[in-house]
Parts: sequence; structure tokens; C-alpha cells
Amino acid sequence: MNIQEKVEAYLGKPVAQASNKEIYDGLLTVVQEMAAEKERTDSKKKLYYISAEFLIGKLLSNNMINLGIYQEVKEMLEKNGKDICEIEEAEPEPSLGNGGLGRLAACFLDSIATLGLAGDGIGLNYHLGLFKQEFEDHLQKETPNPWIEEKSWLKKTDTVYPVQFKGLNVNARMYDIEVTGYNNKTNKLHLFDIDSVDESIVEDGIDFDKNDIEKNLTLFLYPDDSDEQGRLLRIYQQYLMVSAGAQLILDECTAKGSNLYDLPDYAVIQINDTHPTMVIPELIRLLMERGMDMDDAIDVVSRTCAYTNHTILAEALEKWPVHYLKKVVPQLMPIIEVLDDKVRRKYEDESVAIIDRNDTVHMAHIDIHYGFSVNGVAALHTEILKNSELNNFYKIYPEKFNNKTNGITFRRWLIHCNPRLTALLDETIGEGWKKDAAELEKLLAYKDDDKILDKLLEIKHKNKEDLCAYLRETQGLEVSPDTIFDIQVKRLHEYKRQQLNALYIIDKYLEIKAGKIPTAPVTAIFGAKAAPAYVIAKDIIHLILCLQEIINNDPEVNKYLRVVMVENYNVTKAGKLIPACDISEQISLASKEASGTGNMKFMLNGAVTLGTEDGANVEIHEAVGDDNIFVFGASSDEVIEHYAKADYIAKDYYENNEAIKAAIDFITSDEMLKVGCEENLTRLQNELINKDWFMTLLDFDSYKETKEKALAAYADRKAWAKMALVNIAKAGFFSSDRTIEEYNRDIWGL
Ligand code: B1N
Repeated sequence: MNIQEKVEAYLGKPVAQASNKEIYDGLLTVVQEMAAEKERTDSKKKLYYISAEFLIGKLLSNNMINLGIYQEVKEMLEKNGKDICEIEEAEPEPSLGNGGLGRLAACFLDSIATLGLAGDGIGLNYHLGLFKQEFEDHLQKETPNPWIEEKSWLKKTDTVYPVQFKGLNVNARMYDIEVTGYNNKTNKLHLFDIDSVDESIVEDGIDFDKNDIEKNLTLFLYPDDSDEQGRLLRIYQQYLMVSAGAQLILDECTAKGSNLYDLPDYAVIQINDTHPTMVIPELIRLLMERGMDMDDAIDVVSRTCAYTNHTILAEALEKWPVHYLKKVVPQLMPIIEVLDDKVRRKYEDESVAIIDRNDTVHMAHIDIHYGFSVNGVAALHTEILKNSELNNFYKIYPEKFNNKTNGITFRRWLIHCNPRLTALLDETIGEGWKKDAAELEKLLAYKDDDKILDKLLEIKHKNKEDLCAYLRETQGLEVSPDTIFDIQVKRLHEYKRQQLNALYIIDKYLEIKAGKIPTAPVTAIFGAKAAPAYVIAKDIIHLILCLQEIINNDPEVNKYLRVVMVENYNVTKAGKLIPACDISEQISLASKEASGTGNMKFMLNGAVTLGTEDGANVEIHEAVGDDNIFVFGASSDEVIEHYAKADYIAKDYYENNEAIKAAIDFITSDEMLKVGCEENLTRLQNELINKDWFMTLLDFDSYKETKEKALAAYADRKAWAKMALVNIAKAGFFSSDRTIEEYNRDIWGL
């Protein structure tokens, strides 16, 4: 049977007569069957990538690309009067992640399968995922995001593991999602869940009874943790994931013949940030339950687990009070105490202890002492870990530390999201780059080829037209593809400095009002969700939405400047925004963005970066050279020194810099208060003048100057196209296939 026949056998009617939703269900079934046929069975050692987040995005098209049937299906649909893009619309997006960390896990699963490695994901099946963002009165409102339908990629299995909390026993059931490799075998993403979870307890936005664990355990990803109940719930979630995951790992390894003393020959566990850290004491506990003595168990586990650090932000490094752990998972505390005791006996240094003097457990410290590898996610980040943040650990275990610069899967972030550019690459440099991303460099040979440069500009313009149509349909926003698309999309956080971009926009607005007409019209596009309890982040969203209202409705200004805040930014929207971008805003305070991966996606799609020397921007800068990137701002060394000396005073900048003062004053101007909310705007203004922990004002002048340069450079279309070409050609290093090859070579040994 060909694909059409298979789909029609499922539907019981011709494709031409079926609805988009029915066709989607039919294709899902066919793809699932094909994926299952390619399941891997032959490996002794397997990687388990354990993560609280897997931001996998919609799966239909990517699976079809990986299975090699995308083109065939697209043509079959066309023949039947259907459009594959409309079929894609019928698929709900699973929202099982916040941002980069979760998306990285998804890119890694794709690359692991593509490289033919045996590696499965372990995570949680959040019914309502991360909240859905809606804008109301220029404010973010959170609503549930149900994504699991009658027919879905989740396969319910009969695998169930008992998980014990204090005073509560639950059964963790495993659901599987097939992970297809590009022209290769299929791995699995295992998501655990409990049957008793009840979506009907959610009321009024995303509020629910935080005490009713049996009903709420896997409802949401990272429920509001601004109160103790929320934080306890997070521990419940983490333990459900690691306990069920650890039981699965031990069962699979024993089934393959492991006697458990040789566990490291059968399994390697990559711990994605500290959220799954309890897998270490839990494995030790389970091995002891199966008869191993404690020292052996600790040794076996320490040779099986490896840890990835994704941030140096203090507030993101998890620390749990002992009394929280005792309330939820008392069985782990005696083990954690022994782990701490061993560390204290060996090292005098209080700063490397696991349980500190305030009875707080430092999760990252467990990972570093009792794992065999510690990696950062970009060269600069790893250097900062070694030389400052984790220096005391680096001195003890220099051999454990290594860098693995992040990467992205080109299947999703080029082949699927930018078919026009994909076709141009295929025509000019062949298709080899799809398997070996380094081959993109062949494009450099066309650097002075006017025909290719024109084509690049034409593709970008068409992608911008598509985005304009999408913004019109989805949000009723009118923007012109003939303006410069300047895009900043990522989670909202003060260190990422969306507020710096917003201050620039105010400055520009005031200039235009004063009669200074810009050389080129710009559309400033944002997309960002703020954590529900992160007040200042939500205030920044409010500021941007107010600016959108004021600027877009001002006929004097909107010819030259428009602001777009995309609602509910997610993987699907990223796929539409990134191919249409001219300038990629990567403007975090140097030293704070561990890596960034959006920066890589934009580069790959021919955008030019405007960025600080932070995270992987540093490596992008090295790859493309000074002429093909716009770099500004204080260096990470300077920033680290400011923090050490505590000598950055925002107010000095406010008082001594006219442009800064005018922009900040505008936040609570009459115009703003007419559309916005005084409480939010005043709070944000105060924060910027009196605190500004992420040094927005420090970099304002240099940001403005460099951004003006970038906007001016855009006018020379040929020169700009050349910059785009170099960015695409040099993006090969940022393929997650390269990253995964390095993980395997240095850490996993599969
Ligand atoms: O991980 C990404 C990096 O590219 C980003 O630079 C980094 O910010 C991101 C607590 C996090 N670090 N830490 C988190 C996520 C959820 C949470 O509850 C921390 N996310 C990152 C991939 O390496």
C-alpha cells in the first residue's frame, strides 16, 4: 500500500473528502506505524537523557522529513486539493518546556536518533504543559494549554512503576513518543504520568488546589512556585520523574544481562540541569534495595551519571530546604546525608558541601561530586563555571569539567521552517549539508555571485511576506515586508534585557516626534512569556504592549517604526518568525546567557546578529568574523568586575545621560498612562532607576550606536546579502549533530 492508500484505509474515505483534522489523524497513525517499524533493538549501552522539559513542538512534518516521506505526502495532498500547511495547523503543539533548555533536549533527541545512537528521553507528561499566554488590557494572562487529544503521538504503555511519597503511594505510568532519526532508526521519549490526575480541578486561569497531589501532580510544567505549596509540588514532580525513570533504567539494563555492578556498561544518564538530580540518591536507594551495599551503589551511580549546567543565575540553581525533602521524599534524606558526610570528610571547604549550615541541599553539588562529567553549554559559559562560579569544584575535579557548545537540529530549523532557502542550498551546494552540516561552507564560493545574493534577498522578502500575512490573520497587525525585521524572541527575563530594546524603541519614538526621521523603517518584533510569578518580567511585557499601542497608532511615527508583540510565542511561531528575520537581537548582559540557541537558528536562516559577547554569541562572532556581526556592550570580565566591586549605579546613568533619562521618564508619561497601568509602569521605572540588576543602562549608548550601524548597513542590499550568506555558510558548527557527536565522544561512549 502506498501512503495515500494507508491513510484512506484508516479514514474509510478518500483523502479528497476528508477534513484537515481527519487527514492529520490519518497521517499521524501511518507515521507512527512507520516509526515503530524502525525501532532500535540492537544496543547494549544506552543513553538516558533525563529532563523536566522536552519542548518538542509539532511532530508530524518533522517525522515525515526524517522518514523521507514529506515530499511524497505533500504532493499526494496537493493532488487531492489539500495543503500540507493547513494539515499542520490541525496539530496541537505540546508545550512541555519553557525555552532553550527544553528545546535543546528536543534537538538532542533528534540528533541522537539521526546519528544512529541508542538514546531515549525520560520526562513528564504535563497535561496542560506550560501555560498559554493571552494579552488582555496590555497584560499577560495565563490560561491552560491542553494539548493531548484523543489521537496523539503519546502511546499509553502497560509499564507502571510504584512511586512512594511520604504518606502517598502512586503508580507512574509510562507514555511513549517515537523519536525518528533522519534516515535512521527510531528512539523513544518516555513520559511518566499518573492516572488520577484531573484537569477539572483547574479554575480561574491556571489556579488549582496545590494540596491535592493525586489530582494535580502532572497538570502543569513548573506550577507557580512563588509559595511553599508550589515548591513542594515541584519536588513531587521531580521525584515522580526520577523514581520511575530509575526503575525503568534498572529494569532495561537487567533485562539485557547487567548484574548492576556493571551498570555503566549498559547505561549512561545525562542529567539536564539540576531538576532531575534526585535520580542520584534514588538510584543508590534502589540498588541497595536490590542488595548492593552502599559504597558499591554510590560508586556505580557515580560512574553512570553526568551533569549539564545551563545557568549561572543564582536564583535558578536549585537549593531545597531539608525540611521540604523530609515532607515529600523522606527516604532520600538518609542517603543525601551520607553523600554530604563523605564530602565533608574529604574536603574542608564549606562551599562544596551538599547540605549547608542552613540545612539547605544544593542539588548541583550532588551532581558534581557524584557524577563523572560536568559540562557547560558554550565556551564562555564553561570558562565562567571553571574560573568563577564552580571554581572550588574545578580545583577538586579538573578532569570532570568539559564544554559542549549547544546546537540545533537543521531538520526543523532549516529544512522544515525555511523550504525556500533549503531549495536554494540544494541547487547551489547539493544536499550533502543535510548529513554533514560543515558542508554549508561550500556556500562561501558564492559570496560574490550576484545571482545567488539576489536570490537570498528574494527568499528573505518572501518569508517576510508570509510572516506579515500570518500576523494579520492571527493578531490583526499590519506590518510591511519592506521594513527591517528586527526580532527578539525568547523567554522574558531581565538578564535577556528586552527592556534595553524597549528603551531604544522609546528613544527612537521620541526622536521621530522631534522631527529626526530615520533612514530606514523598522518593525521591532518581540515574543516572550514571563513566569507567572515574575512581576518585573510581566511589567516589561506591559511596557512593550503599551508601546505597540501608542506607536502603531501614531501616523507621524508608524511610517518609520512599528512594534509587534507576538502572543503565546512557541515553537510553531518560532518556525514562522526566524526565517523572516533581518536582525537577530541577542542582547543579554555579558556572562549571563549560558549559550542561547535562538541566536543559532537566526544565523542559520540568514539573519545578522546584533549582540553582546555572551554565551554562544562569542562563538558566532568567531565563526563569521567582525564584518558579519554587530557586537556591542561591556565584556563579561567587565560585568563580573562590576558585580564584584558593586560599583554599578543605575541612577548615575539616569541622571547623567539625557537620552536615557528621557526614555525612562517616558515610561510614566501622560501618553503611556492613558493606555497603560500606573502601578506596573511606575514599578518598572523604579526598578530601572534604582536597581537595574542586569545593567541595562550601562550598555544603552553602545547598543544604540551599534544598532544604528546595523540599520544603516541594511541599505546596501548587496553587502547585506553577503553578510547573510556568510552567516548561513558558517552555521554548520551549530548543528546539534556536531554537539551530540562531542557528547558521545567525550561523555557517553556509545
Ligand atoms: O538553557 C539553554 C541555554 O541556551 C540558555 O542560555 C539558558 O538560559 C537555558 C530553570 C532553566 N538555563 N537554565 C534554564 C530552565 C528552567 C528552569 O526552571 C532554569 N534554562 C536555561 C540551553 O542550554
